[in-house]
Amino acid sequence: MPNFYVIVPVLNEVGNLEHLFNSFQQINASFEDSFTTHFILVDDGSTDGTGEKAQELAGALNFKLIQHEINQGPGKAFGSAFAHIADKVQNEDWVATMEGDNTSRIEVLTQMFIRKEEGYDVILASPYMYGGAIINTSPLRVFLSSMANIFVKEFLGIHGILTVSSFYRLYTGKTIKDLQEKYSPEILELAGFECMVEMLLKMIYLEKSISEVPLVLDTSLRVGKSKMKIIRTVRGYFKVWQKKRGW
Ligand SMILES: Nc1nc2c(ncn2[C@@H]2O[C@H](COP(=O)(O)OP(=O)(O)O)[C@@H](O)[C@H]2O)c(=O)[nH]1
Ligand SMILES: [Mg+2]
Repeated sequence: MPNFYVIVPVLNEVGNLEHLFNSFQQINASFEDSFTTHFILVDDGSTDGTGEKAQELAGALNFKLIQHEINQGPGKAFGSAFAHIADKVQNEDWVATMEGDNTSRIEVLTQMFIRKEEGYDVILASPYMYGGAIINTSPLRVFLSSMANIFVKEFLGIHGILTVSSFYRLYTGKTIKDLQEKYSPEILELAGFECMVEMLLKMIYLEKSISEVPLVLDTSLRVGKSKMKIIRTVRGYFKVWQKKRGW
């Protein structure tokens, strides 16, 4: 049976873990006829006991906790998880990346897997697609987020893709292997939230077929605030721009 690797970076998400592990149980059950599912949580220097609590909640799941002593950012966290599966992942496996704050609604995975049947290499969950939305968020934040999405696409020359920085994605094992072969076992160079745009560009350069499914991003599903630092992320996008010729 092929494997399905679910990768989740977390920083101080202790309040969201119970819900998250319930979702893991549901994913595990709904795909048990098609995949052996593995959950990989990367705790990136949390100070609220996220790692310990996660280990407690894991129960009988196939679960791997990767812990960074000090905070290095989501790019480095994804990098550690990709490096961890580098000697395991096969072409026919599937890999998902998700958020740990329960905003990556697992119902959407079903639709993502329908796109898989249609032959796509990568499927993005897309709040900016028709049918998607960002709800229960202040109008100012929605506006800033939409502007950032438009600006990043224009600035980096990404056309025909609606959402470029969302964490919630599904990839074929072959896509991950090809990225690792061309770049490195970590795939990513950049440390922050800009890493998802880095990865998207690298997939475009490898001519992967990419599709999107609408995601209603409901921020009331999470406990606590966003950890994304706006200035640091804008700086990160400049780094993407500087480095993209080399990729
Ligand atoms: N590993 C790691 N995960 C992080 C870091 N910052 C945020 N995250 C996680 O990345 C996901 C997205 O972060 P979030 O704060 O929800 O950002 P937002 O969705 O853009 O508001 C969540 O699962 C966070 O716990 C970090 O520095 N390291
Ligand atoms: Mg979030």
